[in-house]
Amino acid sequence: MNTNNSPAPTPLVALTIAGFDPSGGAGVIADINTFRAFNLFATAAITSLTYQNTMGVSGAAHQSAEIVRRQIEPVIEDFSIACVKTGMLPTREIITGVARLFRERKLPAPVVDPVVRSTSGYDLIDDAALQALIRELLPLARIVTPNIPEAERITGRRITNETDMHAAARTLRDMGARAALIKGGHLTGDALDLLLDDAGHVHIFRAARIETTSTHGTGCTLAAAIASCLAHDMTLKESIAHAKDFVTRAIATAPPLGHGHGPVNHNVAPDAT
Ligand code: PXL
Repeated sequence: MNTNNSPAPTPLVALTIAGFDPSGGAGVIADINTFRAFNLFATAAITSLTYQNTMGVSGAAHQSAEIVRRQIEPVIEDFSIACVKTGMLPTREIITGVARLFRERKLPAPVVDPVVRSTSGYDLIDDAALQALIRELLPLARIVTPNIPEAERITGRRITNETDMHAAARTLRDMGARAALIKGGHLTGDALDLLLDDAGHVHIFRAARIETTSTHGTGCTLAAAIASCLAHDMTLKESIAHAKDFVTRAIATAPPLGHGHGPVNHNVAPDAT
């Protein structure tokens, strides 16, 4: 507790470029809550205003590339950014604009969560955006973190087991990503995630499956947690291990909220292990 009114130390600053979920479980609100849990100062640029609650997404007002750029530029001109996470980038124009900012400005390579579809089945980005994501953003990413349906849509491969996950991760690296984490939560059995790292080595992260409907925003939370740990100078492998542990405990202790897929609990300590 700070009792003498002296200034707090300069925090690390995180930036999320993602969609807004007014029901608070996913998108920038999940990212901000996660950054705060990891002791980072959160900044955010909103790519789309979605209309949703825990039961589903009914629509979205995508922002223009200019609106997105005009949110980001003043922030990065003022603050030194320690990590960036990208989430829902719904249009080709937004992706092209964001990729240009990464190329032209001194920004850390982003953790790219290639959000393509909501848990409830709503398509959050169109095909032109998907192609732009592959061509322009994957090569700039520190790591890309698709779940199984996202990895299938991006790579065009069917994924039903660990061998398929490995092959899809290789395809993602062939497409230009430095590293890929494929999240196996949509398969059956243990929650198994597969990392193919910069050196082409595979690491498996395993957690017991938790039977719950509180999974809204888990992808956003994991990616923001990975970005936070990278900002704290952890290795990629350590960052994923810590982030996965955080998400697992956030799911296990999720509050009963809403009538559908409820949010996770971002108020868990980030370093219990
Ligand atoms: O969890 C995927 C996701 C990401 N970002 C936003 C969302 C969703 C799912 O609903 O709304 C803004």
